[in-house]
Amino acid sequence: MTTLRLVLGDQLSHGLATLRDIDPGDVVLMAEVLDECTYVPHHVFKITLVLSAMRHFAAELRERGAAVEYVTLDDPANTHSLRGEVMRAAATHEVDRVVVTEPGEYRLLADMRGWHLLTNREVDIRVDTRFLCGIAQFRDWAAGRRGLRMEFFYRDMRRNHEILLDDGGPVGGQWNYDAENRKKLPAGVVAPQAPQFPPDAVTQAVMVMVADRFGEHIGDVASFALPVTAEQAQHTLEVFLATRLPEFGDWQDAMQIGAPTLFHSLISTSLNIGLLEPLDICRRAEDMFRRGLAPINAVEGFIRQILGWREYMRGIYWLRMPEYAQLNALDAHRKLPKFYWTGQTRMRCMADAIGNTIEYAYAHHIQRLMITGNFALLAGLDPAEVDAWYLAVYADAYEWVEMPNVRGMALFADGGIVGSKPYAASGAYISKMSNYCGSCSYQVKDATGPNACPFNALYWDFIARHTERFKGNNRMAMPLATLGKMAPARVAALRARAGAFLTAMDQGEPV
Ligand code: FAD
Ligand code: DLZ
Ligand code: SF4
Repeated sequence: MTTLRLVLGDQLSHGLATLRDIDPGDVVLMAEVLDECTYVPHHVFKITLVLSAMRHFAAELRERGAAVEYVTLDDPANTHSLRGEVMRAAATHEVDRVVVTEPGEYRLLADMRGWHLLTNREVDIRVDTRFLCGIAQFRDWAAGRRGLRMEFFYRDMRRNHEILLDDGGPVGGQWNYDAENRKKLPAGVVAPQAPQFPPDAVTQAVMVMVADRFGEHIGDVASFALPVTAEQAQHTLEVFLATRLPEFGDWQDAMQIGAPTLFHSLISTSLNIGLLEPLDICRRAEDMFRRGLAPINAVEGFIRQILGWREYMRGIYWLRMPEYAQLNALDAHRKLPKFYWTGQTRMRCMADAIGNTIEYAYAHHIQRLMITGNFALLAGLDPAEVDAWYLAVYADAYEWVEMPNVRGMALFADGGIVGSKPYAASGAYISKMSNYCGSCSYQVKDATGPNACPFNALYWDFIARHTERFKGNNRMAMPLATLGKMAPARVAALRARAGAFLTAMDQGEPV
C-alpha cells in the first residue's frame, strides 16, 4: 500500500502530522505551483522564501531517507495547482491514499475536502499539531462565552502549557505587562543588527526564476536575505534572545525612521512556514527571564504575542470562516489608494511603513496596526482590498493570521470579535510613538488647513461618521464625549478637511 504525503510550502516541519507514520515505500509530494504563487500578487520575497525553503526541506527529507517527488515551477508537466499535482502523482505512483495536514487557508481546505472524489482515494486531512491550540480545542474554549477576549484565552494557554507560572499563578503576580510596552524610543538608542543570510546556490536559482516570472510583483528580489532553513531560523531566534529580547518590551510599540526592525524578533516568516516551533520559542524566552537575562515586561510581552495573539487569531479565523471574509461592520467601501503599492505619499509615517514593506516584505506590528492599518480604518478603505494588500505584501502572510489581524484588529470590520474597540488614533499618537512627524510635510499639531496632518481630521471624521454605532461601546465614550463638546463649526471644519483630503486621494492627487 503506497501513501502519497503532500507537504505544503508552509508545512516545512519534520514533526508534521503528514510525515508521522511514513513508510519507506511512501511518496512525499512537494509541488511549486503557479496557483499558490499568484492567488494574490505576493511580494517576490515571499515567493522566494517559500520556494527556496521548500527545496531545502525536500533535500533534508531525502537525506533522512524519504522518497520525495519534487515538482518545480518550470517542470513542463506541472499542472500548476496543488489539486492537479496530487491527482497526477496519485496516478503515476499508484497510491492507495493521500495524507495531508490541514492547510492555513480556508480556500485550500475547501478544495482539499473534494480531493477524495477527484482522486477516487481516501484523503486523510490531519490536524496541524504545530499549533498549541487545535481548532477543535479553540471551538470548545469559545463555546458558550458571550464575548471572546484574547486576555482570558492567553491566561488559559499559560496555565495549559505551564509558561511563566509560579505556584500556579503568573510570575510576578501579574498576567500582563502591556502597560510597560509603550515607551517612545529616546534618541541614541540603536537596535542591534538583525541577522542576514546571503543566498546559497539553491536560493540564487529560485531568485533568478522569481525575477523572471514574477517581475511585475512588488519588491526587488536582489536583496533577499531571509532565513530559509531551520538552522538559519534558529540562528535568528538565538540572536534575538541574546541581543534584542531584553529591550523588546520597552520599545515594542515604538517606531523610528531608518530602523525598520527595532527590537522585534523577525521570526514570523520562519515560524509560519514551520522552521521554528512556538512552544520551544516560549520556553527559551522564559528561560532568559529565569536566568535573569531579560526582564519580565520583555519576556511576558514576547510570549503573549506567540502563545496568546498568534494562537488566538488562528482560533478566531477557523471559528468564523468562511463568513469572516465577508464582514464589513463599518460599511467601508473606499478603494485602496495607489500609494499603498508605491509608498509615494507626503505622509512621512505612511511612506516609511510602506517603504519598509516594499523593501523588506516586513513592517513591524505597530506600523501594520497604527500606521497603514489605522489609515485604512480612518479613511474607510474596503476591507477586501486591504486584506488582499496585507496578504500580498508581507513575507509572513497567510490568511489564518493575516485576516483576523486586518479585518479584526486593524479595521474593526468584524464589529468587535477580535477587539473591543477600534484601534483608531490621530496624529498625536503617531507623534508620541515615533520620530516621523518632525520630517513630515504635514503639521501634526494642525487639524484643519491644507498642511494639517491628515490623521487628525480623518480621526474626528471617523468618530463623527460612526457616532451612532459606537454609542453603546463604553470604550468609545471618551472620544464621543470630546466630539460632543466641540463647537459645531469646528466639527464642520474638521469634516471638510477630511473630505477634501479623501477626495484628493481618490482622484490620485499627491497627498
Ligand atoms: P515580533 O514583534 O517579534 O513578535 C513575535 C511573534 O509574535 C511574531 O513573530 C508572531 O509570530 C507573533 N505575533 C505578534 N503579534 C501577533 C499578532 N497580532 N497576531 C499573530 N501573531 C503575532 N503576523 C503574521 O505572522 N502574518 C501576517 O500576515 C500578519 N499580518 C498582520 C496584519 C496586521 C494589520 C497586523 C496589525 C498584524 C499582523 N501580523 C501578522 C502580526 C504581527 O504584526 C507580525 O506577526 C509581526 O510584525 C512579525 O514580526 P516579528 O516576527 O518581528 O514579530
Ligand atoms: C505561499 C506559497 C507559495 C508562494 N507557493 C507555494 C507553492 O508553490 N507550493 C506550495 O505547496 N505552497 C506554496 N505556498 C504556500 C501555500 O500558499 C500555503 O500552504 C497555503 O496558502 C495554505 O496556508
Ligand atoms: Fe504621519 Fe501626520 Fe506625523 Fe505626517 S504629521 S508623519 S502624516 S502623523
